[in-house]
Amino acid sequence: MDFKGSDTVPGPRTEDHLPHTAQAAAKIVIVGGFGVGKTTMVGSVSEIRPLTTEETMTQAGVGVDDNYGSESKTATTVAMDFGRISITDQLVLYLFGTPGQERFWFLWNGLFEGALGAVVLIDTRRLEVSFDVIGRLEERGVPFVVAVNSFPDGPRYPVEDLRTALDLAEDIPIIECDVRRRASSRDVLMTLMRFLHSLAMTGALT
Ligand SMILES: Nc1nc2c(ncn2[C@@H]2O[C@H](COP(=O)(O)OP(=O)(O)OP(=O)(O)O)[C@@H](O)[C@H]2O)c(=O)[nH]1
Ligand SMILES: [Mg+2]
Repeated sequence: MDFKGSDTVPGPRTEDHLPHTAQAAAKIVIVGGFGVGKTTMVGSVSEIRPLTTEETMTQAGVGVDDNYGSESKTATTVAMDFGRISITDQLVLYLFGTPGQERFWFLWNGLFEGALGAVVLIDTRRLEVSFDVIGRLEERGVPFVVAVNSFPDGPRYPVEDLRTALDLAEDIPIIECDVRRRASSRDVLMTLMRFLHSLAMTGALT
């Protein structure tokens, strides 16, 4: 995916080796429907060169794949995205982005295995593509936060309206973000970590 020419080109990445201060690692999954910005998020926030498994979307997918936004979108994730970020000196997060196309959803079970938490990305133009994702996380008991990836032409809704529309519990954080910006993506992950911490403190994290 090419963002050259925008002001959001990620800065230089740190070395691929782990910081020597790292003491703990956690697996986090980035989920959401087709084209909500999962690969973009992993790419913007990762301090190592992200691994992506994107394939070009071709005419062969017409009628099979969701083609929303395909005017600008030319590739889709077929297996996963992988990246890493040191969220503090001691804690490293391994990020796994899932495929959004429905025909690859069978891969999710493996990707969810051992995950400490998840970020559900949503696009307000197509809230419905995230319903299944949220249901699956709830079924598996994976705690999550919801990040609204603000596309310029996406409608803006008050947080409480989104909570109702997505049928989310009171305590689940909902935040706005622009996944193309590293700082914004990092804020989302910090929100998730604070949420997981609060769950651990109340004994709700199993
Ligand atoms: N305007 C705008 N465009 C975005 C933003 N995030 C992503 N895009 C564009 O939206 C498209 C979707 O991004 P991806 O990161 O491929 O989405 P994805 O969720 O990984 O998609 P799949 O793997 O196919 O499910 C790309 O064409 C991006 O250029 C955003 O915050 N604002
Ligand atoms: Mg993707």
